[in-house]
Amino acid sequence: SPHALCTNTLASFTCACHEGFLGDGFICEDIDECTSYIDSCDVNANCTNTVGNFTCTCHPGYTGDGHTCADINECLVDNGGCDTQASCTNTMGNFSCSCNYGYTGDGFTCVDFCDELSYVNISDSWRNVNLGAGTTSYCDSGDWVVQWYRVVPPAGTRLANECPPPDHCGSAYPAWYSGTEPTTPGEEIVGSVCTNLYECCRFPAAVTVRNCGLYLIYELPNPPTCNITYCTDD
Ligand SMILES: [Ca+2]
Ligand SMILES: [Ca+2]
Repeated sequence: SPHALCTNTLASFTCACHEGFLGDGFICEDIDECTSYIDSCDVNANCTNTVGNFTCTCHPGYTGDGHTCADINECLVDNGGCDTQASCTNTMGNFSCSCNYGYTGDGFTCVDFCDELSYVNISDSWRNVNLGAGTTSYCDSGDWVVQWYRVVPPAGTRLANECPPPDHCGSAYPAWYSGTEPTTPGEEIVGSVCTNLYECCRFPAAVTVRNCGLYLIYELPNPPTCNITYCTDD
């Protein structure tokens, strides 16, 4: 056999198969180390039989020479390809991405719970109830556009949810949110806005409030008269 080593002996010769072959020296057949379970590949490697030998290749997600394979920590590079608003978790042979609280998606793309809506920011510092009595000359009634609004600094982070004193928040008659705020991301609640005009809840009007994950948005109606302004809080 070409896969044998022959040695001359006195008046004769003997043949022995090369390592990796099995036979009597005249006929030598390759040993399939992979199916014979005598390979030395890592448990996380593929074995490929070759004539006279075999090769080991680490599974995807592992690195090494095939005889020793180590998990790749995908999270160490570029957050594993996860969204910037997601956390990456390394696992043996793989990894996973999950969106942070307040965001939804497959982990590779994460958006907040108001991504499909458009809203307008309310940022006027004079609306903040904690700034005390200031000018009372503002009025939201009139050309107010009914749409989604988000309260952002320096106005605060939300509509005032307690009855504000009169002559606060830029007007004589501050309007505030009277109702339960939605606490679950994506949840919508219909509450009401009230105006403090001699009593805390004059002109109650329905308002839809949506929890966007890390903030709220309000679909604010047009106040009925001047001088009413929407009052904000931290
Ligand atoms: Ca072989
Ligand atoms: Ca991994």
